Amino acid sequence: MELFNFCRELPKVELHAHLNGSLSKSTMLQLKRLNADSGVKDETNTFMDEFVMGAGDTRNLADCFQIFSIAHALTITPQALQIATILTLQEFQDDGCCYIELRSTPRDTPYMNKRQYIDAILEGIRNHDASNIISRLIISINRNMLQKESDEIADLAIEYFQKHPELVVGVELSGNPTVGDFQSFVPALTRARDAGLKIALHCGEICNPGEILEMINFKPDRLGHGICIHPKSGGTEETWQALCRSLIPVELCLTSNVNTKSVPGYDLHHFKEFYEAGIPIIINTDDKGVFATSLSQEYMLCAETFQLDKTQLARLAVGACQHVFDVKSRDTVKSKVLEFVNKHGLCL
Ligand code: 6MZ
Repeated sequence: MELFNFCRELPKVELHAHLNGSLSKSTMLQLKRLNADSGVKDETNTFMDEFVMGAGDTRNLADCFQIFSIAHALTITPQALQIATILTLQEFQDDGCCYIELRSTPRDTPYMNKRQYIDAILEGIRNHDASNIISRLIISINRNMLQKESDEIADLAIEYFQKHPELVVGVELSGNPTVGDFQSFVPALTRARDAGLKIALHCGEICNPGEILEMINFKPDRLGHGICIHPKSGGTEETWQALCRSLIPVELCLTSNVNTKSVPGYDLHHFKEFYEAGIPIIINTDDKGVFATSLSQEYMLCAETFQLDKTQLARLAVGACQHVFDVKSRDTVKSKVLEFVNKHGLCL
């Protein structure tokens, strides 16, 4: 089987996908129509074309945080948010994703509060035809939030985790890495963790060795990106050794890092150092709408850039199953990948 088809058909696990960054052009157009039909004020007309940040784009990571407001203007009502969830899950499923942890930041809009925001996504997950994909929700805290708001989100996450432990699995910290101070989120994150939620932290998107060490010492269940950890990509010997000792799984997002110029090119991506050092890694899309990618394309890019064969790709897919937050689904997801592996005569 040709590599492209192999990457598409390989059952894959997506653990780092922001809902509002994952909207495809066709989803955005459907939401626009829906909002127009329901009389919702549309402010996105002139901005739609600016949503995608492709390879030749001059914008960088800092600019990228403006872009999300375009998606936010479309997912402004519970109905639009629910449809955005369903369409996005369908696209991941069509791309061969068999388990996804979608993450999103609850917001108050003129049409819904944070509670209704979470309800709308959970409705979307429930109403999506889940025949080939298991979908879970991670609730995001944004680094630009004041402590009061991050506490509010942690409380909501705990409440929803207690009501729907089969759907809500974790809390994560994301947003512009130049804004906010990790320590101010520690009380909210600790409460969420003590209540049983898993924790993921965006870590090392910019060079900030002090914060990276604090994050690793916090012992989250997963780290996102992990760019400025290895000395070759802006980290220090200390940050790298701390990660190697901790062996915290890292969610890698190659195209996102290249398109935001956080790393200078695919061949210089820290995937190589992490892979060779045996750090547990998971391949992800981050914001497939913004960065015009897909999960199978990310596997394909890894294979082409780092000369991985089908067996090595399959090992990555199997390895990812160990790090899904819904512990009860680990075996189910793993057997799905192994069934494919056996069918294709691969020996792991
Ligand atoms: C940090 C990011 C991100 O939550 O509204 N987000 N945070 N680094 C990144 N790297 C590119 N990509 C996305 O989805 C959009 C939100 O996800 C976070 C940002 O907070 C962004 O506003 P939701 O569904």
